[in-house]
Amino acid sequence: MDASRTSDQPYTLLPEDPSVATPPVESRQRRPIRGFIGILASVMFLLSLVGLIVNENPKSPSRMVIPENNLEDPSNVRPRGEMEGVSAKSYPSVRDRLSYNWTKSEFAWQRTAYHFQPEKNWMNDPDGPLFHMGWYHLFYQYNPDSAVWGNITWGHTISRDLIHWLYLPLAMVPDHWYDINGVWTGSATTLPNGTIVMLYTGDTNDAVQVQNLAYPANLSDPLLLDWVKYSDNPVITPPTGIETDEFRDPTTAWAGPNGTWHILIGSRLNTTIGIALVYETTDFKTYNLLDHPLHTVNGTGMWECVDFYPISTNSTNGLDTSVTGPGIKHVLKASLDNLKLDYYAIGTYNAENVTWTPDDQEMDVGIGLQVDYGRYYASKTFYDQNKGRRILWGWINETDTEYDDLAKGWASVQTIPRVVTYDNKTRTNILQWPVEEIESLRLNCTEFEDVALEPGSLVPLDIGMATQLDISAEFEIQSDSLEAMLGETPTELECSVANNRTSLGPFGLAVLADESLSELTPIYFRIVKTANGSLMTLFCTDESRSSKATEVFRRLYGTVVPVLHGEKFTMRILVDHSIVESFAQGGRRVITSRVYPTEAIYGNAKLFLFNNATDLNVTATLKIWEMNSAFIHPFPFNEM
Ligand code: DQQ
Repeated sequence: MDASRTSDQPYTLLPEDPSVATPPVESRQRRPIRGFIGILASVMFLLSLVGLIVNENPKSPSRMVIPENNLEDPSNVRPRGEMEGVSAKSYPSVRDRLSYNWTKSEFAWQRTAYHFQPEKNWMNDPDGPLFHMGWYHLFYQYNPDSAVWGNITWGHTISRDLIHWLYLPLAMVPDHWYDINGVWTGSATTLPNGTIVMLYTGDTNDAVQVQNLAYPANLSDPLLLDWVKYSDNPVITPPTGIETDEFRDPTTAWAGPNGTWHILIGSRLNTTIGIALVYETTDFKTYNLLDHPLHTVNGTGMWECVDFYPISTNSTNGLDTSVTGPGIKHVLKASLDNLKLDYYAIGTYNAENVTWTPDDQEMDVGIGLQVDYGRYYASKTFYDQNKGRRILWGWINETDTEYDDLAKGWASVQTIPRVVTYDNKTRTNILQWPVEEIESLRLNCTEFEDVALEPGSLVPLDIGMATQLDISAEFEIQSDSLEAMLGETPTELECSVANNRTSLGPFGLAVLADESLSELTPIYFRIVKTANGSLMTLFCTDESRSSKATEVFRRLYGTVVPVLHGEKFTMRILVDHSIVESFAQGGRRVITSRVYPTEAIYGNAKLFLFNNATDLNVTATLKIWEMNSAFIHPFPFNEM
């Protein structure tokens, strides 16, 4: 069968009939000589795979069959953590669904190779990221006892390069009345004299959310192993008018004009108004609540994990959190407890009045742009004084069942840290891009140049192992196709599934696909005509066919992405086993996805280019790197 099909042949990207699979394109493909390390890694991987297969029992023939529910609605599932006044920690609950009966090797495949995750058990929000004496420190919400949310402590890990990590002992555990129900989310502030101040939310013995102060016991310890909780904690208790279980997650502090520091704490007013309260302090021990919040947005509900930072409009350099002045905008981000989504807006901060105004009221926090349009929550940035950049971390939750999380013994991953800059082409959004250090994991590169994708074409890409990838893809379209589109009926500005063929889309890549396309996760662009006659581009990820395990949530994610005049359609995709992070147009929009294939794993995971449009010729050029695994292990104390 031809790699490319023409539009007069009936074709659907997601076939019922597996025989549509086609051989890899060999032409126009340049494959540089693979290095010795690459060959060695492949051989070792194959050997370990053989070992796994030999040791593994055959799959149980009696897997439980659950009726197909394609794109499911989690809204009827009661979230874990609700009693404690925090958000859904996982869904569905352990009792809601039957497991697919995953085998050990299938579970093993789901664990990531170059994203940060603890050795075992549950993790959620990133906490207090900072750089100190040559080490990046990441703390995280962690349950040391189980793979579900609860008994929350601060896990701690360090890295020289944000990619390879060493686990350290727990930094803080619930051991005082003011945090006995959990050492919840918080942020670090590095003061001009190098002192580090950590503010975090404690859930008290009465389930009241209070803010506590902690600091390193020994600032000259590069590992910052020991943390001291301030003797007069809590330093802030819920003010009048704020529910005692809706007051949490202090931000990094920024310096005001008169030697004062400010922090934000997220909350909710009158059940529906999301609010960022501002506190002022000079010593981090006593605080005054300002008489006005930094911002509120009606209808957005409880704001968790608020983040607030400056961003340069004329440079890609990151800014310390206290920097203000000309050429600087400020980003306000809130994690919406009701939706489990992170929203942000760009605006102007007035340091004298401590006020912030969004550039566009219609794109305010919670109603405009999301940080990530996929499975992503509780994000937090920090200023990396080592490289002069602002770095964003985000929590990627599971979308399988808690039953399976308990069976595999772990849950949740952090995103690859992303550098945040201002998009001075659109001037309406931030750009997010994986830190450059991730490129050190790139092994062999396969390049494909000018692959012609006629309408309805599907092109397998022969790249070998396809479960750890860094993919950079550019798509060019024929402009006369756009003119034809102008006569068409307008469509909704919403993503639809990848096998819905329209004139100008979808086209893109299908990752984690098996040879017969019985499982696949397509990431794609679709050009649509809007009600006012203009053309817009959607960027989407369709999980609906990502797994035959019917109990895992499979969603359709996506949004409009600006593609400016003269720009190609570009995407970068990081595939790391059950994680797919996709960046469109240099990071204007990002979609993080969690997928749990049953067939498209290990050597059966393949990569395809596709063009499922009916009237569009597309040319694709790609660079695809196989990715090495990161070194993520306990700190070698016994070797010192
Ligand atoms: N997670 C923490 C809270 C925060 C929530 C508790 C967000 O501090 O509001 O684990 O995921």
